[in-house]
Amino acid sequence: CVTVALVRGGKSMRKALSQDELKKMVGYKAVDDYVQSGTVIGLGTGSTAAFAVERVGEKLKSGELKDIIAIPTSIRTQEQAESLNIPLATLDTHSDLDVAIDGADEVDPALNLVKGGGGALFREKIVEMCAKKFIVIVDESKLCDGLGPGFPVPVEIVPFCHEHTMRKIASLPALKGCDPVLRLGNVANNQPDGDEPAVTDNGNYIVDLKFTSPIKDPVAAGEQLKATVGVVDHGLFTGMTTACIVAGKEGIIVKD
Ligand code: ABF
Repeated sequence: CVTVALVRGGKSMRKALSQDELKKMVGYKAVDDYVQSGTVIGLGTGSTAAFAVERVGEKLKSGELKDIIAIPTSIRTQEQAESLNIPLATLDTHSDLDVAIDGADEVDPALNLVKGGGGALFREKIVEMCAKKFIVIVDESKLCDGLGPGFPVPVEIVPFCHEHTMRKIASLPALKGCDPVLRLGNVANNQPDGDEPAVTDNGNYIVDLKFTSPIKDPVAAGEQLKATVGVVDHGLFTGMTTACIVAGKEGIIVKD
């Protein structure tokens, strides 16, 4: 829990907020601040992004928002949006998005991200690259000084000869020292609950790259991963973030 000082009528009242309440705060704020009627919005994946989706559905139902078109970044976000009667489309018909809102697993001081803990990194990246604004929503536990040690970097690879691809990844200069581990079980929650490889919405595998020290050059690391045959995409989102809304002990802060 973290404590948020709430000031009412000059008296300060201290209230401990759970991580879920922090996620809800930032999810709702992102929609309230960046989504207007007529917006084409990319909907992220994960427990924090789910609150943003919830807020869009709530405001459509109340009539505060009208004429929204949403592009989901995973089958589970699509299902949540459908349950909330949020009108959906794909990039094939709507590839010019006003804003995308999504969570992250790590955020460094330059607002570079590690994403993909939920196994949705490819659809997240292809959607978020099409947005004029990319708003990241996190609780303060996601902030780090350097990407890597705090959260393994997910990489989506094709199943064909995946062990060969994993060896190629481990040999990349900018990824020196990484330990590639094939994700097993349920791709969504990254909790190995089986002995079969986890499979993404796109029918691919996820390899988690474990690091013991920060990645020196995340941009170069991303370029080398992307150039590796067998790699579909990776969870290093560099130079993409427009603003990051963080909930923590100081309340909500916006980094941009
Ligand atoms: C998603 O948000 C993933 O890329 C990332 O793993 C996840 C963070 O999940 P949560 O908000 O549940 O911590 O976009």
